[in-house]
Amino acid sequence: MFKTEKKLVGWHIVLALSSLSIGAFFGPLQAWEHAGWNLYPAMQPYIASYYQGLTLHGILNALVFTTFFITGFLTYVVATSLDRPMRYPKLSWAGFFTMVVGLLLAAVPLLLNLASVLYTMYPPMMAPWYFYVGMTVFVVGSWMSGWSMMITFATWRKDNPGATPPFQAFASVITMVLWQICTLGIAAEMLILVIPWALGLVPGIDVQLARTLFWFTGHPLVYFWLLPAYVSWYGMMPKQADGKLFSDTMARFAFWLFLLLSTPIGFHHQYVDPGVPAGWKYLHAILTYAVFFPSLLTAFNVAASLEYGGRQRGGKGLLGWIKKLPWGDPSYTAQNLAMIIFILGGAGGVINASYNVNLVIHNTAWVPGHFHLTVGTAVTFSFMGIMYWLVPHLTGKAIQRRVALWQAWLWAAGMLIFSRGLHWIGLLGAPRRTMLGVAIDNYGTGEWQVASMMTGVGGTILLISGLLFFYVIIHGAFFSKEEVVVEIPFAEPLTDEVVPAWLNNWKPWLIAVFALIIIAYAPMIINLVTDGAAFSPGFVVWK
Ligand code: HAS
Repeated sequence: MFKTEKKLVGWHIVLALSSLSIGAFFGPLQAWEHAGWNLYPAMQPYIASYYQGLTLHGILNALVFTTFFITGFLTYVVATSLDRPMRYPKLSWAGFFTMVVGLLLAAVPLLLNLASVLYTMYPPMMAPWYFYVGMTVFVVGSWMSGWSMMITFATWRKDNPGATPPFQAFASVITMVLWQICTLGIAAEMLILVIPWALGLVPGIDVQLARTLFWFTGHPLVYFWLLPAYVSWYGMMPKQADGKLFSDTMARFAFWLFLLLSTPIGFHHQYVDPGVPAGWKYLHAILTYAVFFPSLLTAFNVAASLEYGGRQRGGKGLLGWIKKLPWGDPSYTAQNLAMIIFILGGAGGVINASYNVNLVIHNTAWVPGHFHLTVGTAVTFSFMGIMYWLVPHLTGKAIQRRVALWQAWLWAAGMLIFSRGLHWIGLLGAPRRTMLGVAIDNYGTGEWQVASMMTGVGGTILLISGLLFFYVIIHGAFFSKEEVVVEIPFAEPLTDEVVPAWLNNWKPWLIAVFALIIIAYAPMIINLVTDGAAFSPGFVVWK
């Protein structure tokens, strides 16, 4: 059973890891540049500059790797947790191939240094039209994969009237619905503003409107990355630790809150933008604080589930259960370290979200410090941990667990040093997305040098860890001789709790989601459209 779904997830992983291998390659180059060792000139003419490398790094890692992994992983989770094949597997395949076509179209200008617009693609920087078309087609492909999951889920519900769907399928589908809703912003940006402008059909673009539509998608994007990790933290890790999910009800409630609260908060990325009145920024700041709660619920619920597992394994006393967790299992260890580091990333999020404190860190190296703890660790590191059971599950071949354990601890150590350096140098005033080597040589005090050196050292450790990760996966998939049978670690709820009907009823939640989005965005978007200032021509600033 699930032969097609296995193939689907396998191909998604191949594309995800191919993207990650190229995207991640540029990470150490950037870290070394910050430490004063710039290797980019040696890469000419293949890679023109730091900015081309940074664009490839951001797009391939943050957008392409994550989206391929998420659509593949969640497709598999939906099918297996519902214990039925996808209703329309051809739709999932069509989604996959559409994503590949979009990626190829966008890759050409990226590799030719024609689209070094960084992953936020802010106008008035202008790339060729086919770059934007490629990125749009890529997103449409991910929608199709999402539709396939939603249809399968809806068919299950129809066949099982009144029954509560398994948490794993429910949470996966919420993630794809969130993605569907939030990408309406970037779809509007691309189709109405950017593509006509890049094609020369209109003379100029409204930069502020484009940024607003981008962040409509850009913030919930981070929860599209995070929630599949949460599917595993809630729905699989407790099983890996011999535990059970402490509260299924609370886990579902957290996912509904993410769906409700993650979109109407995009202005917290635009606190310093002109043209957005303070009142709107303040409203988004309050809602940003609200979106902490589902993560705090998660911290409590997941910790309680793991504590139960640790005690089942013989852990005693206040903290003795922690020692008994399965620290010898690289899949578990990577994800538990990712969670622990996410506590720091989340604390940084509180600082970023504060309207006034944000002014200290906005557009400084602090921000990449924050997002390497979140998307670079809570998310990517969790995905690595998931692959440590998923790849043997798919191939039937064992991975080298000891090497994988080394990889996990090195990732944690490297990321802590690397992002400590970035946070620190950001507080000293170093800008983000900027070559720092020259600035540090000329203006840097001792503190600048220590902080930037930490970034370089951390980046080097991450490089070693990344190489070990690829070694473990490639060796496990193609060269391992040891056969294994790895089951999907689906965790069960701790008690026979009955999930309340209001957590199973989609309609009121979806109405609330759209109502809150309209309240938080519509007046401002109408204002930006009616006061339209679509006059900016395109600029190519990176050559
Ligand atoms: Fe963020 C900027 C605010 C979370 C990613 N963020 C970014 C950017 C990225 C990013 C990529 O308000 C840069 C965008 C750009 O290019 O300009 N962020 C937040 C807030 C949260 C947050 C409030 N961010 C994330 C996540 C990301 C991510 C998650 C990726 C996946 N972020 C901001 C703001 C900015 C920003 C501003 C703009 C800054 C600027 O000025 O440019 C919150 O969601 C965080 C809540 C999280 C927690 C932590 C809960 C902890 C858990 C772990 C529990 C541990 C356990 C372990 C159970 C409160 C769940 C137990 C241990 C055992 C041993 C058992």
